[in-house]
Parts: sequence; C-alpha cells; structure tokens
Amino acid sequence: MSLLTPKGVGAIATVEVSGPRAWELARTLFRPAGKPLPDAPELHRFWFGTLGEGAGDEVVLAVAGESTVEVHCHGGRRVVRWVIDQFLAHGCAEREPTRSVSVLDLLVRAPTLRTAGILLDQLHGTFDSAVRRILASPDLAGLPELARFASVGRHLVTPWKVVIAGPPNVGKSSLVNALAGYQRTVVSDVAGTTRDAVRVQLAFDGWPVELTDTAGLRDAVGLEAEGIERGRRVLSEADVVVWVMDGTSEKMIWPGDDIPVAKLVAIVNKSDAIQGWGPDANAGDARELMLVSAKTGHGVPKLVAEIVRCLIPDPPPPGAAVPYSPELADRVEAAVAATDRGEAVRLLRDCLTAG
Ligand SMILES: Nc1nc2c(ncn2[C@@H]2O[C@H](COP(=O)(O)OP(=O)(O)OP(=O)(O)O)[C@@H](O)[C@H]2O)c(=O)[nH]1
Ligand SMILES: [Mg+2]
Repeated sequence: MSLLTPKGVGAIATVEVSGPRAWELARTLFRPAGKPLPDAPELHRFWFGTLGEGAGDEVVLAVAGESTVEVHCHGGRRVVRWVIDQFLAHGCAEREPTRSVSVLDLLVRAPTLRTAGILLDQLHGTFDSAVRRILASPDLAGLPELARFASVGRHLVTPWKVVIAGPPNVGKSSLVNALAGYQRTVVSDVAGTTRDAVRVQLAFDGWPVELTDTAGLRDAVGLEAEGIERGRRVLSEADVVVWVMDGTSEKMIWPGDDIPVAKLVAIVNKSDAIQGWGPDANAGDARELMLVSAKTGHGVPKLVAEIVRCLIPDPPPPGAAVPYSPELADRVEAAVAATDRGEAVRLLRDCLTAG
C-alpha cells in the first residue's frame, strides 16, 4: 500500500493498495452507496461509498489493475493517515511512495542547483531508460555503469557528512567558520571550548555537505567527556573526517587507526604562525601535511577541493543515469552483487515501480 499523491494537505489524496488480497480487502472495508461490489474486480470501474466502520470517510474506490485498487479520499493529513491505518489493521504493509512521485518530491527538496540538475535528468527518464536497457540485454550489460553513481544518488538531498576532528585547541571551530565563510561556532584559546557537535549545512562545489564541529578528542571527565563521546559517534558516521593538527604545537597528534584512511583528510592548521613554512610548503603532494590557516584563509580552497575529491571522486557527467535516492542506490548495488540473474532482474524491476 502506498500514497500516490504528495504528502501534505490537498483536496483529494489517493492511496494505492496492491497485492493478491487487494480486492478482498476493498470488499471488507468499503461500503458502496449503490449496488454491492462485484465478486471479482472489473478493470477501470469505480464506485462511490464509505470506507471503514461507523461514519467512516466518503471515498471513491477504483480498480487500477488486476490486483490493484485505489482509494480516493479526502486529502487532509489525518484522513489520509486514517485510511492507511484501516488497511494496516487488516495486514497490509506500507510502502514508500511510487518512484515518479518521489523524484518530484526530491527535486523540490534539492539543496543545490547541481543536485537539482541531476534530479531533473532523472525526472526526464534517464534512470528509467537505463534500467530498461539493462533489463533488455541478455547479460544485463551496463549494470556496473549504473551503480557507479550510487553514492552520489544517496546524497542528492541528504548531505554528505564531513566531520572536523582533532585534539583540543588546534583550531577546529575556527576552521568550520573559515569553511562556512562566517562566524558560526564558538572559538576561544581555552582548550575544550566546543562541548558538543555543532552542525552547519553548506555546499562545496554544488554538493550538499553537513559540516560538524566536534569537541577536541582527549581524555576528559564529566560534561566535556560526554561531548567527546558524542564526537566519537559522529566520527564513525562521517563520510570524510578532516583531522586537524596544530602546526605551532610541540607535538602533533595524529589521527588514530579507527578512522579509515579512505575517508581521512589530515591537515596542519595555523600555517600563518609556523616559522619557515610558507605557502610554498603546500605546493608538493601535501596530502598528509596539507597546510591551512583558518585565520588567514590560506589553503582553505585547496582543502575544500580535497574534501570534494574524497567525497565524489567520480562525479556524474550531465545527462548520466543516477540511482537518485538511497533506496534506488541500494537496489542497484544489490543487483550488481546478486549471484543469480533472476535476483538482479527482480531488483532492477523494483527500481521501476518503487522509489
Ligand atoms: N595563528 C592562528 N591561530 C589560530 C588559527 N586557528 C585557530 N587559531 C587559534 O587557536 C585557538 C583555538 O581555536 P579554536 O577554533 O577554538 O580551536 P578548537 O580546536 O575548536 O578548540 P576546542 O573546541 O577547545 O577543542 C584560538 O585562540 C584561535 O584563535 C590559525 O589558523 N592561526
Ligand atoms: Mg572548538
């Protein structure tokens, strides 16, 4: 069962119920205003009547397929919920909205022009056509190519998570402010200033990013320890961790082994205050020692480019087919990993009917 109309308040909403028991359930829950319903569903017919016990709600019941009925009910949120609940109470399962509705839903929520452009391509059928082409080919040719952009597809609306972490007082909050381009988090020369994760939504190169400032990672007790614990949790969910070290301190504290190298960008901050390390020190391959100054902004554009390269090493070209929601991305990746063709075909067909 799924809601075909967009969520929200409208004059009319449509709830689709499909499956072998759809007609039987419609006959149980719906009381027609006129003659009784036929024993078997008759395609394209519809009836006016009441749904549910007691006063119920006045609805139109329509047969949309051999095993699919539609309930057209009043469109207020509570009414729609109530209609869905009637079917849930009779053993129906709720499904996410159908794909064609959800691509529009996603498009209106797209945070940047770049992600909106990708979603618009899919609204025009790019993803659907690619899936159909793959299904029509005997060896499912083109499937790995479709999975190539699964990670991008997961983040067209939901931002990538970039976490700024490192020891206390190295300039993490200053760096968040430098990246966000304005004063967003509290900066002070007292170590342990940031007590909790602070989140900022931004776009890097047109990609939506949620930047999280964390409490300095060190042993601590009490209130601060709680913030640090949360910081560790945030780290484990990050897509990229920017590990900040202080170039002016005697001892640089490197990230622990618990952060996978693939999602780690390590930087040395306060380059403005480091004797002998001018901008030139940033010229070579400085991935391990990228020099940045949160204070002057030196190295910040390069850091942004590195974060983007880490998050999206292979951006989709214009017009590419992209599995544009986390659900579609999961299905396409599962189809690639499927050991038998039948399973892969089933997953791809699901991509055409469900979001
Ligand atoms: N010279 C110089 N000082 C900086 C730079 N970045 C930060 N600082 C100073 O370093 C101190 C600590 O900065 P914060 O941004 O609060 O550091 P933090 O890592 O967030 O600290 P905690 O939240 O306490 O873990 C402040 O006095 C900043 O002004 C930089 O690029 N250059
Ligand atoms: Mg801080």
